[in-house]
Amino acid sequence: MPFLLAVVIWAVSLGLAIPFFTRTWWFPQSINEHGRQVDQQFMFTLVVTGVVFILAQAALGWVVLRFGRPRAGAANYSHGNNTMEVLWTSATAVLFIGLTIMGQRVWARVHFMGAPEGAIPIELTGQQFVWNIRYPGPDGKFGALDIKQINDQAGNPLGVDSKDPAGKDDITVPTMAVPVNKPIELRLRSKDVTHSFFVPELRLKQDTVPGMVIRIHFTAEKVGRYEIACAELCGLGHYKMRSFLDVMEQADYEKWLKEHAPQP
Ligand SMILES: [Cu+2]
Repeated sequence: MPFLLAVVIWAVSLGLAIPFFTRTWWFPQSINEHGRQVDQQFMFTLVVTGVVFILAQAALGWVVLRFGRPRAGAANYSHGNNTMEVLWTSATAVLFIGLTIMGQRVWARVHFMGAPEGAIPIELTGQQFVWNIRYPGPDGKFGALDIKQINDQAGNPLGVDSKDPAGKDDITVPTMAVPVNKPIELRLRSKDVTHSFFVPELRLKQDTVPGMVIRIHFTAEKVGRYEIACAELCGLGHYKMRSFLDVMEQADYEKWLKEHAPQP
């Protein structure tokens, strides 16, 4: 019986590891530099923890095999071992803190380092249960906002101030279009509760918090349509709060901007 149990332990451990090696069930392909860095970081963590996992399970099977038989002799009683405890605790600490410091650098590049010069500013405001996406228009300036002028029915969900000339050419739409290979600076806001901007292909997930403007940036490198999901349970309609990120060729993007410009 111990032999069978050991074989089952080894088989289950290997069986669990195989989908990771073969990548039969994996993330969607990333479409930006940050995404590749996140994937690298993820793979590194996975390999390190995977090796530890396999070794630990192999040892578990061996112990079952070695001491599982009734006549194999009783295992020695041990009342702790300070040297071993210090060793494995510090090894675990070094591993976890090291991985965290490495991962933090990838995260900080998106959150603490500003967008590159000339990035296209796009404002994205979460609201129960839609995303409002605003472009500054040809003048490059977002119009001032006035909460008293918020009117969803009249097509002014953000309350763009009608008295501010900079807001006259602002474009407010429900889906986001960006040109391929151009840096984008997102300014994330919320109109009511906490939402979370999430595009799996960009490996970007960031809460939108009422009263805050949170800036992140990305450069999408592949034309296509990607889902923008809300990744924070924000109310009854949370499940249907989604939009799309359309990555386009530059010419298509310019055409899109013209088509969505407000009528004078
Ligand atoms: Cu939401």
